[in-house]
Amino acid sequence: MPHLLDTAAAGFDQQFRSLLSAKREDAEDVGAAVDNIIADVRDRGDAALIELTARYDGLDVTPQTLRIPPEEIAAAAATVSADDRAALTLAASRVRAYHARQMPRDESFTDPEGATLGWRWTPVDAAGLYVPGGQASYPSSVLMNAVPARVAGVGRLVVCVPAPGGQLNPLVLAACQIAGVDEVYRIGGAQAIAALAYGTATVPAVDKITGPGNAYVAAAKARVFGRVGIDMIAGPSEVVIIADGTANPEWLALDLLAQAEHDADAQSILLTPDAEFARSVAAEVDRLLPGLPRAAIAGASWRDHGAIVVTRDLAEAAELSNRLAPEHLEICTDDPDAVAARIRHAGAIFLGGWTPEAAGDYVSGPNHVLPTARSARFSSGLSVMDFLKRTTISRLTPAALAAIGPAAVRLAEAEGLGAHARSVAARIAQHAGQGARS
Ligand code: HSO
Ligand code: ZN
Repeated sequence: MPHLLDTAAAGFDQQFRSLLSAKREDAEDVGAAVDNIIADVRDRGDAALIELTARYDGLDVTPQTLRIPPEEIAAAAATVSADDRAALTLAASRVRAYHARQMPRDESFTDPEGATLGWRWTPVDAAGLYVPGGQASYPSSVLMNAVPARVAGVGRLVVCVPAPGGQLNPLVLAACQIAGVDEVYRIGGAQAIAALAYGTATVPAVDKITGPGNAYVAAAKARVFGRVGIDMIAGPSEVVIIADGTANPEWLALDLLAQAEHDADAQSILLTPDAEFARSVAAEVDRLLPGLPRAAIAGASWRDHGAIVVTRDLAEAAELSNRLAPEHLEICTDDPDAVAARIRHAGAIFLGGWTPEAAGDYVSGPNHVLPTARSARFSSGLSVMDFLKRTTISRLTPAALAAIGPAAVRLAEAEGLGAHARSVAARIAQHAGQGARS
């Protein structure tokens, strides 16, 4: 993949299509293994969890130590520096304030026929949040999942996190504490998802599972969907940046690399009408990359999936961005609102040079769990809505049923459903009889 593309060059469309379709997901075939793990946990509960945790995490647990006791969480959280804790607390309070504004309102209205109609929102009783171990164990993601659940009013909030060799990230436990998580279990992988979905003697089942994970976790979430709700199956992270010559090439190079350092399968793309600017950003990426702590990962991502595209104008850049439907879109132009007005598909938009995506990853307030792999065409990032359900409510008066019921009788008869027809007709007849008597 050449880093510099030009929409005016021959063969561009072919090159762009390969950017769109590059299969960045792990092709690992984990289906059969995951089926076995889920069946095992469903059938044998804690005993299976204990065996699988020994096998995959090298950790000996008992039914008594599967759950991390509150004292252990408090002790680990106490080892976190005051500055780290303050940063987590600021992030949590900003994410909480943003998500509080998302809370939808209940509705009720009476229509001209006399039907009182509406809906109301209620939270799920229990939600389970999966937190990966290892390199992708982000305390910020704990907040991004747990805080909206708490804001939505979820009754019981559970975290599962693998503890390979007994190791747990104190910042993850501090984030659990700050977000108000009720229970934390040292279980990972597909077995954690199975436990959350089916429940065991020690891990009571939940209603909704959210959170990122490896290929096993993703496959397990897909398989338990239906028994419980899930958020989404997240793929590798992506950023598209639309910029003109007014932007700072060093800053944008860092923004491209910030996405690339997540994962060798991550994708960073710059779209700009300014060829000179495109060359400066490419040079800045090459200059800055070697100095990064995760240069190997970022380098692989940039080499295999990164691109800088010179477009005819900003309108064409916006159009290409819509085709990519990126998870994150930064717009660093003289008039970012004008470009944003052209955007139809993006998980999150960051406007102007002072709004790096990395600020949004932690502290701006909107959620950083966002639709990847072009799913922003039809879906949205995590929100309080993921932890709420809507119940519809109706109440008819005798007059309302008399007015609209005959159509129901008619449709029921057309569908051959006699009891349906009579259930409505009996009431209409009674009402008509009372009307006649009075
Ligand atoms: N950019 C990631 C979220 C994240 N970044 C967590 C840093 N920590 C996906 O939106
Ligand atoms: Zn990030």
